[in-house]
Amino acid sequence: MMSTKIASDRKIRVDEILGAFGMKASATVTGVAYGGAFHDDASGAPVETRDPSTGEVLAHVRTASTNDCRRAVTEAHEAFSRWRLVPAPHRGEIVRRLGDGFRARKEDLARLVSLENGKILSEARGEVQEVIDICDLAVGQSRQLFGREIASERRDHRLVEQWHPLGVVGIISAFNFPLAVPGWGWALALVCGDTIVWKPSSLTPLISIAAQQIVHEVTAGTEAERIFSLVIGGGSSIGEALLADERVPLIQATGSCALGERVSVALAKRSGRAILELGGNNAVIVLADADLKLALRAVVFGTVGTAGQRCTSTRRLILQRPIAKRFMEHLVAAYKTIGIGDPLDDTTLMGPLVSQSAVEEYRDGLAEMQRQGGRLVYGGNVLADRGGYFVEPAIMRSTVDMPICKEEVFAPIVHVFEVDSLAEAIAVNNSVPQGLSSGLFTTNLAAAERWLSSAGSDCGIANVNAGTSGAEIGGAFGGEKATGGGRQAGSDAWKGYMRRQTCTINYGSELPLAQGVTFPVD
Ligand code: UN1
Repeated sequence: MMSTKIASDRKIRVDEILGAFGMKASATVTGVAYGGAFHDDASGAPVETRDPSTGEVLAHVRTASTNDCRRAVTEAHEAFSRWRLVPAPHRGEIVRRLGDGFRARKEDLARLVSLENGKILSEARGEVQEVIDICDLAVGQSRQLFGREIASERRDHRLVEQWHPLGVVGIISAFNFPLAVPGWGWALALVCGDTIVWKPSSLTPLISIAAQQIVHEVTAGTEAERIFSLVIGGGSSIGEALLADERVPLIQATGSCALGERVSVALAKRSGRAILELGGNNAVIVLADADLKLALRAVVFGTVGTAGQRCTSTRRLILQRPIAKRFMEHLVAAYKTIGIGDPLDDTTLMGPLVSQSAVEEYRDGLAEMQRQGGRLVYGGNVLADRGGYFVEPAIMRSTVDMPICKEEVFAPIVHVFEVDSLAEAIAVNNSVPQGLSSGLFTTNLAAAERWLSSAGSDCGIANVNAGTSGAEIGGAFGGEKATGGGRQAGSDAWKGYMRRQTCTINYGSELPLAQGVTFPVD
């Protein structure tokens, strides 16, 4: 495996990257903004954010107390009473400018994402592009928020369905897509007439502060000035405050299945709504007739891309027996060429994990897999000598009855299984609690269609000759079963951010009742 050393001029780079957003290495920054301004008097316990490539502190962040969070919700709630009255295409115009704001700062933002999250620059650029794309989609959507007319059974009656803004949307987002996934929510929620209170991951606070700065630049002095708030919090108290707040009718949450359970229970108590995108345990199936070159590239991107820290990362590889040995040889050969190192370096394909606890999850996960009978075929080392949170990608020969294969271990580890048939492969694909993404590689039309049929993949995303990660924003994104059932981004996901109203209008002089009921009153 090739490796690149962290460049010695890193400090200069760090200063440059942070400087683009008016921040300085090791300084204190504010992670709380509402009412159109940052609040330096925020009184939550401060958090540190670290450079995952070196383990050094990048900055100290002032966070929100539960009181600050309540204030942010109050502001967002007041802003909602005005924002909902702004015509939707005008709301779209603000989102267009927001998208342009991200477009203008794409490179600065991508470098910050790469620095603080650890994903490689190309993927970080892709992430910023994903935000720009969803803003573009939302602008068009702002002229397409339509209901339908339904034929009424009553004479001189009209039955219509319409969509209204919902209220304050709480967005709880994870470190791994610190901009794109919350961006799916903001862009749509804002054109739908909602206002935002965003609680990002405390592992990537600087990225969210930079995004909030762009929001302020774009909205200052406009009717949108107060629609977007930021509440970074250290522990779970801010998330819980949002979950408990009756003024927040919808929470969009991304994270583990355990987080999803907490969100669901809390919201069920107050009949709040949730859009959940939780754990994945995504499989790629390679049939014997597949184009193996294509499959190999997709599998390596799916397992090693973002250092295995996407919800959509490929965690299970299901090989049809006749090609299994050959495919494994190619896979191991490809892994040997993966450059692990500074994510800001153009030659790197795999950066560090996000934190020390992610390294521990990797190490503990590997140990447990081996204890349950897994055989390590490749990798498995923590690259402790480099500083930072670097590990090798790992390949594990596993058996489907190992209980750990049913869990999402958020690290660059892939289980490999062998199967005889497509039917067996589909059964393995569907045998886990999660149901986010899946991909089948085949050149056989019947196999591809079987895979996409109702007896095929049970996931929210089912691909043919494409890997599990890297979805476009045009489709609805999300998954079934323990993944939470939510849908974000494209298609008709916008409906999740609005309330539906069914209206009956009687333009006659009689009052016929539905279902032929008679109720004569003089
Ligand atoms: C996630 O990992 O939470 O499909 C989202 C993908 C990206 C989004 C991933 N467009 O891999």
